[in-house]
Amino acid sequence: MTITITAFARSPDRGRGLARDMRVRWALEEVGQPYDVRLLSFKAMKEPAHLALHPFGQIPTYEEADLALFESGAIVFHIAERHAGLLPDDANARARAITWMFAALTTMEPTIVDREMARLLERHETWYEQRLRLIEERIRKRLSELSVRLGDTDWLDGDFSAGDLQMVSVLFRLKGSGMLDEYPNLSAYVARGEGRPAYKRAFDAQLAVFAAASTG
Ligand code: GTB
Repeated sequence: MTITITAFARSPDRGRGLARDMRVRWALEEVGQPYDVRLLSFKAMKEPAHLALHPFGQIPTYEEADLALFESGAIVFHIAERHAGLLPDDANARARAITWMFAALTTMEPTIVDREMARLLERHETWYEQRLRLIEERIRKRLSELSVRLGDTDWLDGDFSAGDLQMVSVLFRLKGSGMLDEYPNLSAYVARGEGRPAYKRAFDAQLAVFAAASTG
């Protein structure tokens, strides 16, 4: 059954792997599932055909036979449940890996997104510096807690799982901020994720889209 996902025809991140199709591509590469990609312009994302798949007119989506999904978290979870390689067989270990997926998306990511939004949209406000400082304090609190939990282990709970895939993807957004470098075990953790062959294949595939759009 062919899997089709959607991605930006021209990603505003210029192929840095920050758009959320990257997480879906990475999950599919980890479990060895081939996939097609339908590339969308911003205009096409808001048209009825895409809105029927994604109520918020965003990417990524996932289609396979009569199943259509949106939300990268749900898509990665679905892939991990359907195919071996991203969730442990043991029921308790599986539940813990799923917990880490949620922790990445609901405890770690929102403040990191707040920081990006502030830098993008609030830079000229009088209170910008103060707000940025508060957001960064909240991020550091979470990073230090996560750093303590990770300790000197490779992954969050035993073998690499979908929990690590989501956590690395979320932490990756802080690259270039300097904050990740304050926690050497977290920087090493992200580098370990990026070093996985499946990650590299996914990254190269999304970068190729950007490169083709730039030359085409
Ligand atoms: N919660 C949803 C999910 O996880 O799937 C969020 C999906 C989402 O935010 N999609 C974004 C989108 O479609 C692309 S990934 N935006 C277009 C729109 O809303 O009209 C977010 C993203 C976009 C750009 C960068 N960047 O340029 O660095 C990084 C991340």
